[in-house]
Amino acid sequence: MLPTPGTMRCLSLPSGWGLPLDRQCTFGLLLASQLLFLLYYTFGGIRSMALQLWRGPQPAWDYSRTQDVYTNLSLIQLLLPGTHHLAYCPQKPPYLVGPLAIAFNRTPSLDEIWDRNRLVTPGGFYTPPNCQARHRTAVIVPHRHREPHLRHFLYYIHPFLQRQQLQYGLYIIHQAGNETFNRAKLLNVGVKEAMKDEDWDCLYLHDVDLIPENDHNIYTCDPSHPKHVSIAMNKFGYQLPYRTYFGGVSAVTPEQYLRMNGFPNEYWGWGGEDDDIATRLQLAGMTISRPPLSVGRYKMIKHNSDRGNEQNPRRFDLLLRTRRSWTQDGMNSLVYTTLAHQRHPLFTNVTVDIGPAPRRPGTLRPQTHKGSLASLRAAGV
Ligand code: BGN
Repeated sequence: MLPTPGTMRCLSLPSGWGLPLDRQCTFGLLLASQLLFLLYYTFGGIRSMALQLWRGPQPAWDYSRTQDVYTNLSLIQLLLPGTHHLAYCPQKPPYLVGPLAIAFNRTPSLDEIWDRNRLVTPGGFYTPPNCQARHRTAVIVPHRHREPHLRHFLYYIHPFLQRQQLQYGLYIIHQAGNETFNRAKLLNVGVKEAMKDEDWDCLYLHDVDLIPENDHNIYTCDPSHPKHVSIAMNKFGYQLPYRTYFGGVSAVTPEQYLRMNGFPNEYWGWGGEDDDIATRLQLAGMTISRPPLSVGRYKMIKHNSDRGNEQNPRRFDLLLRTRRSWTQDGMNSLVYTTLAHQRHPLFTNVTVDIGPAPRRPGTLRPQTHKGSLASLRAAGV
């Protein structure tokens, strides 16, 4: 039976409000929509609201109780490859342990690392022996003059990835010569070279001095959004330093990478290239996804600032131009010469000549740090 206008109720507003029924309705609807609007923004849009509801409460990890990074690896090594057709690996890898014990007081030798990772094949490749991997991840690491860091990285990353039952490959992209370091361009080179080897479905763009602290930080991509992974680093007190931070470790599918035209090639020296990447992914119509803060944790290997990777004084000007430059500067303008592409027992070593840094940075208007930040803010970067 249809309610008669006299019995219909919109919201049970207190009668003392003295509003006629149709006004009560409008007022109630207005209030409800305001409330929804507020909720929507508080929880960061429909997608993250839905994620919060679906994910349920996140596990609270106890980082005072850590496990050895090689825990459970012997279980995998016992299960040697069979000749029969392998079933897919389980959705949730059974070997995960959570928080990992990480220390840098002793640098392991390459022989020792190789000895502990016998299922890794030349080039730093791995395929689970006992099931068919659901994901194919290439880990790409720009590198120069950081051999001890590289050894720490190899020691931790190989068992970490094996317990996640990924098919993976590890690419170390070495910048030849003494020109200023160019992290973003080396990552572009790494992506191009890695895709020649295998149809990777996920690209991890990884600093060599960052070690993941929790193996539930699964090295797979988010098919809908570029993922910023190193969101809680000890260097920043395990907090995100700022909302659009995209440095350290990030993960993109090859499609997402091409959609943002890869990374910029013109950032020589420290800083800014990650902010440029965050801007270009936005300009390409994407947003950043992130793992929970308690999982995306990383320990940084302490080091002094690198010779040949001094702060880039042009980064402020470059950032102001991203909006105009991103479609011209990136994968579609990448030029380099491969000097070596070698299969080391624990990684693929790509040594490249990426050309010279611009000689006359003085042609740009000199700016103070403070002034430049203000102008970036004014430009909405
Ligand atoms: C920012 C740097 C990033 C760096 C983070 C964390 C710049 C551009 C000028 C605004 N950005 O300040 O590149 O990853 O700090 O160290 O310098």
